[in-house]
Order: sequence, then C-alpha cells, then structure tokens
Amino acid sequence: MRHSIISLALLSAILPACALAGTGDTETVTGTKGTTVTLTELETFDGAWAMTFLPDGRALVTEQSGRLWLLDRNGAKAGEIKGLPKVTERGQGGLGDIIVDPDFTRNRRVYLSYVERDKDDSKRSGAAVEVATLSLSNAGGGRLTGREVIWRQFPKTTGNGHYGHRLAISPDNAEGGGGKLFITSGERQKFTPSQNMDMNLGKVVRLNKDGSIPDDNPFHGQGGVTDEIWTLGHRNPLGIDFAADGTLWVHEMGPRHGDELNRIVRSENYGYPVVSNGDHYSGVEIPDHSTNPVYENPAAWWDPAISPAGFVIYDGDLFSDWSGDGFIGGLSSQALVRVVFDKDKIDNVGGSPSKTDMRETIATEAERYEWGARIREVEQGPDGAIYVLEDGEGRLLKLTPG
Ligand SMILES: [Ca+2]
Ligand SMILES: [Ca+2]
Repeated sequence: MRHSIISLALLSAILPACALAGTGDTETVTGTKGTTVTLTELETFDGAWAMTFLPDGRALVTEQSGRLWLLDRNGAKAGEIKGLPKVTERGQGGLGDIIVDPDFTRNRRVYLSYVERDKDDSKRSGAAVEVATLSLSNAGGGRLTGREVIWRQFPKTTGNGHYGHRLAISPDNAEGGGGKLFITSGERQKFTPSQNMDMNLGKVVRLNKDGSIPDDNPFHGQGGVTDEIWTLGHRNPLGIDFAADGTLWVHEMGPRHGDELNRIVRSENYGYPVVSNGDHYSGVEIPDHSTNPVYENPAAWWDPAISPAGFVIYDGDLFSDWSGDGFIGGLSSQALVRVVFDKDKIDNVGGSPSKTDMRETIATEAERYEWGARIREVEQGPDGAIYVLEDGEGRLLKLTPG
C-alpha cells in the first residue's frame, strides 16, 4: 500500500529518530513464485534515471532534468552536486547514467552520460559521455570539476528517443580485459543505424577510460567511429552489467514485444532491425531471430514486453539464494524481473550460444515483483540490499529479504 508523501512527512516529524532511513515506510511484496521481499522507502525524486554507490556507502542519483544528488548512507538526500554539463530535457533525453571509476578512492573520477543538442541545429541531438572529478563538501553537496567529453553519438539526429547511454567498466576477467569503458548506444529510433558501421548508433562501444580507442577492438583500423564498435545490431539498450565470471550482459527495449537480454560477445551482430522476436509499432512484421542464424539470438526475450530499464547482476550475500541472478527494472510491466542464468549451457555453447542451437535459452525469467510502479533503475548496495528507483515522481526503495 502506497502512502502519501504528506502523511509520511507528518509521521517522520512525530516519530523520534529511529533506525529506518528517510521516510522509512515499509511494505512486503510477494513475487509471482511466492517469495517475498520487504520494500523500505528511503527518498523521493523527480524523474530519477540512474544511481551508483560510492565506496564509502554514500550514493549518487541522477534526475533526467539535469540534477545530480548526493545521498547519505541512509539513502536520504544530503545535497546537490553542482558543476554539471548543460543538458536538454526533451523526450527521453536529459541527464542519464553515472558510474564511478573502479579506482575512485584514489582518483575521484566519475563518468556520466547525457543528451546534448547540435550547436547549429537544435532539432538534432545525441548522447555524450564525460569524465569528471567529484569533490564532496562537508556541507553535504559537492561539485564536478575537470569535466571532459570523451565520447559522442555520431551522427546527431532528429527525434528525442532511444539514446541508450548506459555505462559500465569491465572487470579484469572480462573478454578483452579490465578497465575498459562500455557504452550502450541506442539507434535513435531510426532503425537502420544499428547495421551501419559508419555510425556508432545501435551499438555497444568500447573505449579506454580516457576516451581513446583500444587497438584490440574488433573493427579497429577501419577508421572513424567504426573503431569504437564492440557489438552491433542493437535497438535501445538501457541496462548493462558484468557477471562475476566476467560475462557482459546487456538488455534492450525491443520493438513491439521484442525486449531482449543478450550475452555480449565481441564483434557479434544482434540483428536489429533485420530480425527481432517483436514487430514494428507500425504493424510491419520483422522476421524472428530463428529465421536467420547469421545474427545472435537473444539469451532471453519477452512477449508481452517488459520495457527493461536498469540492470544489476546480484553478487551479494543478503539474498543468498539469488547470488548471480540478474535484476531488470520494468517500465510498462511495472515490475522488478529476476532472471537466472544457466551456467552449464553457457559453458557448453561457448562464444556463440545462438548459432549452436537457436532454441537454446541461457537465461530465463524466474520471478517478478510488482507494486504498481514503473521501475527505472536497479542497483546493489554495499550492504547487499537491492535498491530500486521508480520512474517519474517516484521513490528510492531498499529491498531486503522477507
Ligand atoms: Ca547504476
Ligand atoms: Ca536481437
């Protein structure tokens, strides 16, 4: 049961300080397979988009309008981070993802993505990624300094959708090694860029952390943005994470009923818009993945769609039964979707699961939790709890077992 902000504010004014952070309202939600989680409301936001934890247990939350919040260790707003790039909030555009450098304690670096307009034509836009140094003040907020743009979508296009622009840095056991910046780049709702190697739209790109291009990228040497491309044939990927074994997983918003979870393998083509298990919103059919073995088959896909946004592969102890499982936020499905990976199948099929057996499913939805809210972002805290940001005027929730 969802309570109004006013009654919660009154409650927190009346009640003495207690162990619960923020508003502290809790509810228990039963999943589709009967297990339960407890939701604790920590904070509210206006258009929250992404969240990441700092090594000391505090956290950062972006809002699409261009605000960046520092949260204290209880998940409450401690102050705003200033010095952000100018972003244009239009359609799906605005401030996007934020992640911290694996070496943050030493270098204080963060990476953030956002949408910028073309200087000469405000109808055209594209995602950009910056690296910056984060300074935190004792007063509670902080500031970004030394900002530097290290990547841009190319070309900038009309429209305000499908930017993607989720970020992740590879661990040492990842394919191609650690310390590389992976960016999901949406196809800007233009379909064909996903297969066009002269554009970095509809791709997963791989960079060094300073924005330079690794010379072991699969298409390196062909020039232009082609050198950045790690995989192609994506639509609007809004979730990326590495599993503990170093495998990279990316989910994407498919066309009508074609949402996908993909195991990302160097240089592979994931098929959009040539094949998809969904169809265009116009009603035009797209051949299914099974009709064409040239393209990677999704590891899992959804019909009806879940509208995936935000993704974490859980490796904590608090939810002991779910270590290694993926948690996907759902917008239209208003659900948190838990996915299990079939380790034996993944090991057996090697690098190209789909081509070995088009019917092979190496990831499967196990359960989902629903409480009537669109979910934008999922994170794992240093305490092993799962943190969820609701979309729009929404809440930050902490999920614990039981
Ligand atoms: Ca995040
Ligand atoms: Ca696909």
